Amino acid sequence: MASAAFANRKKLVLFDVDETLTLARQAASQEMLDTLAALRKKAAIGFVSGSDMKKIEEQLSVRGTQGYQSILDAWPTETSTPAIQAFDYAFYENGLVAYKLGEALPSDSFILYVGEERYKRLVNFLLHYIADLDLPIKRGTFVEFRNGMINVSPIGRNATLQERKDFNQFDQANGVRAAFVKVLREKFADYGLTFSIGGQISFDVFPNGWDKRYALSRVEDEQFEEIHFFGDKTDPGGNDHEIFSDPRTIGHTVEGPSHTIRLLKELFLDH
Ligand code: M1P
Repeated sequence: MASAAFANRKKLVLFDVDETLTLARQAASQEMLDTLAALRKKAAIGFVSGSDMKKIEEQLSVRGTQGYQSILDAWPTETSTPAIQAFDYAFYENGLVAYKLGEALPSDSFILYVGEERYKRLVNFLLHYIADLDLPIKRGTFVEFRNGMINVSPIGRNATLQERKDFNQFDQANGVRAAFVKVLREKFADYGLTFSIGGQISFDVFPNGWDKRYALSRVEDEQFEEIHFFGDKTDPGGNDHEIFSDPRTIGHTVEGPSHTIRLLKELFLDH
């Protein structure tokens, strides 16, 4: 049954996070938060990220008057608003972990889909492959196990912001991740998995079909008149491509957060 919260907001606007609402792995600007708050008066809003909840809360929690706060801080104040509350829909891990109007929706499990034995073969291969990679530097957490996917990083997820940028440049010149996923697609062809390069230092691995379109199945009950999607990696191969080109959405390609703000003003706010 349609929620009363959407009675006067028949459009849904969904956003990728990194390089769409924020710079990669950084907090949203005040201008972005203000723009989203204005938009929310006219349309339902949501984000769809490959990232997990911890990272998104660092990026999208709304700062209060007493400074930046997140639900993960030790001393939250009354002025902080977690991302789950600041958006009508919060879709983490492509929507496998989902909240609607602050309430959790049922989630699905990567490990149940793959099975322990097959997962063990996959993760053993990943770790051997990474051990044999000759990169300028390596850090820690090479495989991050999440609810609806795993995330694999040749440099390791503990890399600092500067180390991320350096790896990203190295990767663009040397195709480290592209070569890695090519091998995986061949070697694990029978696993039914998608290997998707979405961010700067890693790639996501999830069952076929559990890309960002998964989130669309979770909004069907509201029968929105229009569903817009804004993302930066909308070309084929990018992790926004499937939802961007899905017939259920009106897709918008952006070049970064300031471009997103400009488009939101033009399309929804300046009239
Ligand atoms: O931009 C989305 C991606 O963000 C992170 O990628 P990276 O750490 O490589 O920049 C990850 O959370 C990844 O899962 C996600 O798809």
